[in-house]
Amino acid sequence: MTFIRNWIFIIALSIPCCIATFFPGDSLLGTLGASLFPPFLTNNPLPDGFPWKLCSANNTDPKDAPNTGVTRYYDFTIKRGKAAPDGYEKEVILINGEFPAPTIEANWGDWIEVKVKNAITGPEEGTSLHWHGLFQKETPWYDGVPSITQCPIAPRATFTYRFRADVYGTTWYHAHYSAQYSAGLTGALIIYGPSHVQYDEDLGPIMLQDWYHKDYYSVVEGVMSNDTALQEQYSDNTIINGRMPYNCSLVTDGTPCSQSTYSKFRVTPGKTYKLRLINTAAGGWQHFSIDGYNLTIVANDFVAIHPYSTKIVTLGIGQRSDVLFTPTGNATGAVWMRTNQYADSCARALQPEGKAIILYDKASEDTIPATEATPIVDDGTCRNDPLNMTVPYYPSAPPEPSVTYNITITQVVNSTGHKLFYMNGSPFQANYNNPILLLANERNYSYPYDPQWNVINLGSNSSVRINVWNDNFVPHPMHLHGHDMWVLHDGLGQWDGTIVNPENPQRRDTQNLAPNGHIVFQYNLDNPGVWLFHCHLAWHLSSGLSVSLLERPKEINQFQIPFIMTQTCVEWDIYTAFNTIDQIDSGV
Ligand SMILES: *[C@@H]1O[C@H](CO)[C@@H](O)[C@H](O)[C@H]1NC(C)=O
Ligand SMILES: *[C@@H]1O[C@H](CO)[C@@H](O)[C@H](O)[C@H]1NC(C)=O
Ligand SMILES: *[C@@H]1O[C@H](CO)[C@@H](O)[C@H](O)[C@H]1NC(C)=O
Ligand SMILES: *[C@@H]1O[C@H](CO)[C@@H](O)[C@H](O)[C@H]1NC(C)=O
Ligand SMILES: *[C@@H]1O[C@H](CO)[C@@H](O)[C@H](O)[C@H]1NC(C)=O
Ligand SMILES: *[C@@H]1O[C@H](CO)[C@@H](O)[C@H](O)[C@H]1NC(C)=O
Ligand SMILES: *[C@@H]1O[C@H](CO)[C@@H](O)[C@H](O)[C@H]1NC(C)=O
Ligand SMILES: *[C@@H]1O[C@H](CO)[C@@H](O)[C@H](O)[C@H]1NC(C)=O
Ligand SMILES: *[C@@H]1O[C@H](CO)[C@@H](O)[C@H](O)[C@H]1NC(C)=O
Ligand SMILES: *[C@@H]1O[C@H](CO)[C@@H](O)[C@H](O)[C@H]1NC(C)=O
Ligand SMILES: [Cu+2]
Repeated sequence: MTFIRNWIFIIALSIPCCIATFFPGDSLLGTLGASLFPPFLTNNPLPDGFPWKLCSANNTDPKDAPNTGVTRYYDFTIKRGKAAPDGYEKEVILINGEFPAPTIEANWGDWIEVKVKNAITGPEEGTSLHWHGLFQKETPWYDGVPSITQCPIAPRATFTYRFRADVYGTTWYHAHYSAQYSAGLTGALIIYGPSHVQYDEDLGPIMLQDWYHKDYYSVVEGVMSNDTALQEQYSDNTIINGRMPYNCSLVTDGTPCSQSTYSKFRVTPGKTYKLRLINTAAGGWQHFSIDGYNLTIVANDFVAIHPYSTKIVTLGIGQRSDVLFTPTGNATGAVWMRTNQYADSCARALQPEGKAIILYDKASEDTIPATEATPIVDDGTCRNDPLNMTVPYYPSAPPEPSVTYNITITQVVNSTGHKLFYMNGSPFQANYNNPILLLANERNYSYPYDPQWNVINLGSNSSVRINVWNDNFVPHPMHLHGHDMWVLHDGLGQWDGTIVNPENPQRRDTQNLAPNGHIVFQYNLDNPGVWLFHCHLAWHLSSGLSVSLLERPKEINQFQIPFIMTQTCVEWDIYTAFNTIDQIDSGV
């Protein structure tokens, strides 16, 4: 199978700051061999230069993508293997043998086509890939959630996703089958678009992740048990772009463990760098900082914001922030980049701090920084920065909602001793063989109670406002598929009925929900489909913390769904007719 690489040839631009090369497929992230990232992909541009012509961040709705007519092709094989990102060797599941998985790049308005082969054996597992934060408008079947939008890709089967880069900025993709992504199925996805801020270089994706030495199946079993000792599953390390040394003297069972390296980045003092921070964790919040520096946040998720300065960038799982960083001082200097999980309040982590090295241009490759950490202020609520600080650059005001919906999250031990999360009284459980979107396409809305389908039918309402009340003492990073949401209010306790920045509230696709707190969000129902709304903490999602928001079913009926969707279910039906699926969790 040939990887289509015709687009990697980079034309040298006249602006010297922006010359960059990048070779997809090479797993060089976090090494000094990694290239800078370009301001946009220069092959297949439109005749008049910039792929987005005269659109700028302030005159064009970021959801109104130009039509480039270009498709970016990727060819993925998902397989088991062994890897030691932090020095400790463990079983992993990887894409094309790479960790982190290959970075996907496109220009705003391009199509992205990803052929996925499920080669997971010993034992076999289903799989699927989700493209976090992309709207999938008119392609809701390619959202990649088994039991919601597709049947799992059966072992030995192949499935090709094809969707639009319908918005621009930084995101990631990951497996959505059980908690499988924590085994290594996480990669960055960058969509180049207009920039509302000036910077010199793009350092590219910086993935912040907790790392478990146990396999995900054991973690899920523990978390969902009624044994408090097992419920508390700790990650072993915190890695940045797949690297971070582990203290091998902690290994007592003979597992191979060797000294691993820190991720490294090379910068020149005086230049301004863009860092694309992504929390790709399974269980932990990330609090990012660079010793002694202020960082300027310029985008949250896919939404450009009016820049503001901060020392610590808070990211719940699934959230992204693009930040600007301007190193100053001695050209032989070096400084620590850190991400802290705030163990106990926002994570269960044995090594809560991940570090990487920023080397200035004349520092030798083996320089170890001597800088001091920015003091931590952990208020225990794991909340995002106040909503009044995060003002979208392209303004948009929510209309009066046509329906308001309340959702309450509770934590329950069911009668057979499984710890679960309920949404409005029911834990979600996937029926892999009957995806809700495909049933809706056949006008079937009868969801038998067992297993728990957790469907909320919003019909043809024009705009929905949802008030989520977290009736338990743990925080949740809540993620909505198919949309971004106006986040009208968040906080501790119940909503007081007020809206922050009603003319232009913060928009994003993932928002942190505080312990015993609320978030109130709204979105317009302009995207027929079935969209998951769930906690992105993998172990909570496994424990049922999810609902499916059915949007405009009458329009779903009209879709001509590609034949591959049916074929994938036939392959899964045949596979499950001969193999029992040991579904220990919600399935997504
Ligand atoms: C919009 O952005 C362009 C370039 O990014 C700038 O020249 C122009 O002044 C901006 N307009 C407004 C109204 O901010
Ligand atoms: C590594 O772990 C060992 C065993 O617990 C401990 O004695 C040692 O201090 C640790 N080293 C570091 C650098 O944390
Ligand atoms: C960071 O920002 C704070 C508050 O704006 C300011 O007082 C401080 O001098 C800045 N620090 C650096 C290193 O720029
Ligand atoms: C730059 O830093 C290096 C290493 O820390 C130090 O040896 C050198 O004296 C510094 N130079 C200046 C001009 O501060
Ligand atoms: C945001 O709101 C808080 C109170 O909730 C207030 O203290 C702060 O000054 C406000 N910040 C801005 C930028 O409006
Ligand atoms: C949602 O809950 C609030 C109280 O928090 C209540 O006033 C309102 O009537 C509820 N709305 C619906 C649609 O149930
Ligand atoms: C309790 O939850 C587990 C995990 O979802 C499920 O397998 C089991 O059937 C549930 N027990 C009952 C009685 O519903
Ligand atoms: C769960 O554990 C608690 C505390 O040990 C116990 O009281 C309760 O009966 C257990 N529930 C089930 C269903 O096993
Ligand atoms: C609708 O789908 C459910 C779940 O697969 C199935 O049990 C039911 O028979 C279907 N109803 C009709 C009318 O096809
Ligand atoms: C709006 O959503 C509510 C809540 O799900 C639903 O009961 C109602 O039928 C919907 N209205 C329309 C016009 O579809
Ligand atoms: Cu959660």
